[in-house]
Amino acid sequence: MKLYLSPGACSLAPHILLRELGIGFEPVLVDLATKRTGDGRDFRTVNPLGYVPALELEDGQVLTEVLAILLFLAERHPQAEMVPPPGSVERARLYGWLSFVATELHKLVGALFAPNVTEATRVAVIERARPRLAHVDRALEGRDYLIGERFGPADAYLFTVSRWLGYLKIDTADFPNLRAHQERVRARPAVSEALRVETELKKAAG
Ligand SMILES: N[C@@H](CCC(=O)N[C@@H](CS)C(=O)NCC(=O)O)C(=O)O
Repeated sequence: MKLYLSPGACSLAPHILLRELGIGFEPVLVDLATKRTGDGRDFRTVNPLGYVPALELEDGQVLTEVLAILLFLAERHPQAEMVPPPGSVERARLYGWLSFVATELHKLVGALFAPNVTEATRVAVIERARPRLAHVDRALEGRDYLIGERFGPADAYLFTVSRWLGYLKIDTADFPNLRAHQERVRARPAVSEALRVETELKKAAG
């Protein structure tokens, strides 16, 4: 299995999950600017849209979209109990959080990484993001993780996207539960390892 990733990008979420689940895989660095892989290929031959993450399975099939890859990995490893039973309210809540992080946070906040973002757009995006971040903060009140008391795919995704807030200089002082979630997830050995490997890959690429 190969995970095509870019350090710190949304591909960190499946990267974390692969390590949490103990699945062997090969990380493949993608330069998002040139669309070249670390081993010299045109990444668009893997994902024609040129974005990470992409998960290449042993038989050569390629999966894309963070949400789909996270669910695929978690469902394939039921022993980790990261996915509540089908048809349960908890399962619907998992889908809800994955969808919320994807559509209300990832795509909203992630847009601020574009090089041509004006100050007016930045202010408007942050204004829209704050009530959404407050919603997550309230949901995390008195709990360690988003679903039940167990770390799961939605936590990997939320961690990945909320990490961007610091880089984007978005003040999170009003969201103490979100900050605590960030620290809790960062302290997990699989997460530290994923971050270490991504830093190494970035350094090695120069
Ligand atoms: N809908 C996609 C979005 C993935 C995405 O936004 N990837 C970003 C990094 S976080 C990317 O590779 N951007 C480069 C590009 O779009 O050219 C998903 O959920 O996987």
